[in-house]
Amino acid sequence: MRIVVLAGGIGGARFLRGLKEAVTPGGGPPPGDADITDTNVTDVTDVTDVTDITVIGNTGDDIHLFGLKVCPDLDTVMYTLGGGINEEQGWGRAAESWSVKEELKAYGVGPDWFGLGDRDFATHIVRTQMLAAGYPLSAVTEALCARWQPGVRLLPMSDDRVETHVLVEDGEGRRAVHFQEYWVRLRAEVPAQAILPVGAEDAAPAPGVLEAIAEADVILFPPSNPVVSIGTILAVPGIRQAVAEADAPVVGLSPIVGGAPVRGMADKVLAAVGVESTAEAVARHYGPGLLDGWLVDTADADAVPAVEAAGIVCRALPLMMTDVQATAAMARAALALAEEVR
Ligand code: GDP
Ligand code: FO1
Ligand code: CA
Repeated sequence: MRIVVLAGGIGGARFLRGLKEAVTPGGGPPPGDADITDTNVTDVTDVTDVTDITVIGNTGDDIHLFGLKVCPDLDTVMYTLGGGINEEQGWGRAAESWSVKEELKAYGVGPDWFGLGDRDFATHIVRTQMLAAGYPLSAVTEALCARWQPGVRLLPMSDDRVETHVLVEDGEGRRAVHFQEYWVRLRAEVPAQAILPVGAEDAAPAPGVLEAIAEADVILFPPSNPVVSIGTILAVPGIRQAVAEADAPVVGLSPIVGGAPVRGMADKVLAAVGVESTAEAVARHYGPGLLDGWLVDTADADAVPAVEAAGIVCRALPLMMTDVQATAAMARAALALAEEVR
């Protein structure tokens, strides 16, 4: 079965870990911090043959810092599935050190509000070096994944530069700031008036993206941010239409539980696009033109009739990704709903 997942960072990555467990129970540990020269790395069972999961990753969060290209959502998926993630934080590398950050600070070179650790820096150096040599981001991502063996095919949504900016207004006036500045430095506490995926309208889907969608048996929207993760992917010309026209059923899982995001500030960016922070409103935002099925948490079971009235088949079940097994149960429910609506 060919499964396509449109994913952001933490919500997408954690769901994917459960999806892998659902389709390949006990699929084996990820390589983690194994040395690339260690032959075990190449011996790691490649589960892509049996699962065939293609992930279309959001690159709208990407930012250039210190001359380096940083792709937070791609890296979060790669590190999480490859066993290198900082589990508590949900982003960045496990067992990280911060010497480079401290040295930059000593030089008075910023920004200091974005935490790039030493191990993580290596990823951005390799990526930037390959991009400078002329490789497209999709090829660079494939090269980075050769080390991490995430067990999925990870494709950036586009090889073209797309950067989400947020139109904010505060004491300093009305201005557009990079999404990371809005999210990390300003903690989404400044009123957002619009979300602008800069460059999206001129971007093309990365090689393989439209083909994967067209050939999919199932398309899943994990509980990722509907605006700045899945919304940005859908903003790349051709992707929304490909999903809408795909033969495969499209099933999503709500990132909103009990009227609030489980984690992060998705409510703020939903408000900026005029969408309430409820499981029902997010389903309506995607619409029956995109979604065939929608899973809400049991806390939102009351929303089921309204979602179904909008033409989207809806079920309620526990949607908290507390561990891999709980997440695998969510993934199995999503695949079952896809069969039901097919
Ligand atoms: P980001 O790029 O790191 O922000 O990650 P994503 O866009 O992939 O996912 C962010 C969303 O994941 C947030 O809106 C959270 O509400 C949602 N999320 C995180 N953990 C859970 C969970 O356990 N259950 C559900 N239903 N949603 C979750
Ligand atoms: N998130 C933070 O809240 N603070 C950080 O300092 C930070 C650094 C960072 C570095 C690399 C990376 O891949 C991700 C990082 N994130 C950080 C997470 C990330 O920027 C956001 O959580 C997502 O992009 C939000 O969608
Ligand atoms: Ca993100």
